[in-house]
Formats: sequence, structure tokens, C-alpha cells
Amino acid sequence: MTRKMIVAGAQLGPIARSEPRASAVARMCTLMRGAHARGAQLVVFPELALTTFFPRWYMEDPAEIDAWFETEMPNAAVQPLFDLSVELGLGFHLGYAERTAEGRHFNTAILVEAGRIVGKYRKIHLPGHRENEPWRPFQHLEKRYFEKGDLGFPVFDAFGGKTAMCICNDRRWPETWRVLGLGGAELVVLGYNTPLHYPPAPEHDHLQYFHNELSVQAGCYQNGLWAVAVAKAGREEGCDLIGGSVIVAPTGEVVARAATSGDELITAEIDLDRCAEIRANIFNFAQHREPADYTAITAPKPGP
Ligand code: CDV
Repeated sequence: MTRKMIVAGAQLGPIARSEPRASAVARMCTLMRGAHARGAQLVVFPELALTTFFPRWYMEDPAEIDAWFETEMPNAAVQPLFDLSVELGLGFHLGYAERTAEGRHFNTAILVEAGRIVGKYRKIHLPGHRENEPWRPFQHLEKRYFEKGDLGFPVFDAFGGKTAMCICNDRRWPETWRVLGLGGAELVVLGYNTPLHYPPAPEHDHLQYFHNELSVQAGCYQNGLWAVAVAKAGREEGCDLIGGSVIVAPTGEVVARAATSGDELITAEIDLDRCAEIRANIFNFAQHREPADYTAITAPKPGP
């Protein structure tokens, strides 16, 4: 059985604060139809894809905060994505803000195959800060609005192989990729909202696209896996978000890259069997890893 398939990254342009979920979902349905026309079996949407990137605003009112979260998945607003998944035989990956029945809040992503949720991940590396910091031109309050994910880094039997997820800031951490690689992941899908301007270190602003590709390419090569990394891009409520969505091979090569900062589809044929090119050779974990010398990585972190 062939392990080749076509995957798509569905980059989204900006979503306005006033844009209802139904409008974002309609845009995503258009991208799904485009991906299907190109023969794709999986389409990857960005982090928090249903609304504007709300952690850029400081809020105190729990009702105002909860309005950005989904309490059920699927729900009426996203049902068209699930229906289209069945109609087209096209799976998807979706990032959204999750509020559980117990009132817990997570930055979450799911894998959906034939209209059925087959995998869930909750973001572990939450960037930003908890309190209002008025010196910033915009806030990044993920630490305020979300709990650290409690599902670890799971790997799922999905899309004909071992498929896993991470979310935005996770991609910058080698530990994310290595844990997924050790779990056998052959394909990692992820979405991101990355502002072009990083207020604590603005001298790195010109490196934002470079650091995105550097992180994803290193993660792929060092673990011998494919990745589809997808942006929410463009000027969203006065904040510029990078585009640069990419599909990357286990060799670290970029095989597809977005050219705009709007709604845009990128596609590539990937062969999951190519993971062995790296895993049976330079990064043969069983032969060459030396975990006894890596204990510092899992030692408890020092206090703040
Ligand atoms: N949504 C994110 O996780 N954004 C971060 C920014 C704030 C650095 C990122 O790693 O792209």
C-alpha cells in the first residue's frame, strides 16, 4: 500500500474582531474545496482559526473572555467543516479555544478524519504574560487565558500513518519535536499566530520568517518527519502577523511555501516512507541517541 498522499496548508488572512465564526468557517470551506480539487486528503488550518487572535487584548470580565471559547466540538458554527469533511472525504486539522465542561480553558487543536475527531492536543508552551502590560503596542496574554495543556504530546494513527500536532510556540522548542519523534510521529501538523513585532526583543523582528522556517526545518530533519505549518497572517486589528506557511520534508527541505499574507492554499505530495531516509541513518534513535547524558532536559525547572 502506498504511503503517499497530498496534504494542504490552508493559510488564513486576518480575521476581524467583529467577524463571526460563520464567516471564518465559510472561508475555510472555500479552502477545503480548493484542497479537494488538488487531490488533498488532509487540510491544515491555523491556531485559533475561528476568531481573531483575542489574546492581544486584556480582558477581566469572564463572560467577555468566554465568548471567544468553544464549549462543544463540533458545534453549530463549525458543523459545515465536519459536513464537508464527510462529503469530500477530506480530513482537517483545526485550532480553536476550548472551554471544558468544568470551566477549564485550553488552546486546543484537533484532527478530523471523515467528519470524526480522531485526535486532540492542548498547547503546552504558552508564550506571553498574565497581566496587562500597557507599554506593549499589543498584548500577548496566552498565559492569562489558557492553562498549560494536559494531554502531553500524543501521536495518533491517522491519515495512513503516525500523525501528531503541536501549536505555534511549541514549534520553537526542540523538546516538542523530539518527544513527537520518539513517539513515532511521521507527520506533524501545526498552526500559528506569530506577530511580526516582538515587543520584548524588537531587534529580532526582521528574523520572524527565518525563525519560523528554521524551527520547523530543524524539527523535521532532526526527527525524520514531515510537517505542515500554517499561519494566520496579515494585518489583523492593527497587528501584523507573519505568513510563510510551509510544508517541510524529513530532510528539512521546504517543499511548499505560501507567497501571500492572505487566504492561500499550499499543497504537496508527501511520502511517509521517506521518514526512513533519516530515521534509519543519521538520526537512528536506537543506535545513536545517548539519553543517559540528557538528564538536564527533564530535570525540574528552577523557580521563576
Ligand atoms: N501564538 C504564539 O504562540 N505566538 C508566539 C509569539 C508570541 C512568539 C510564537 O511563538 O510564534
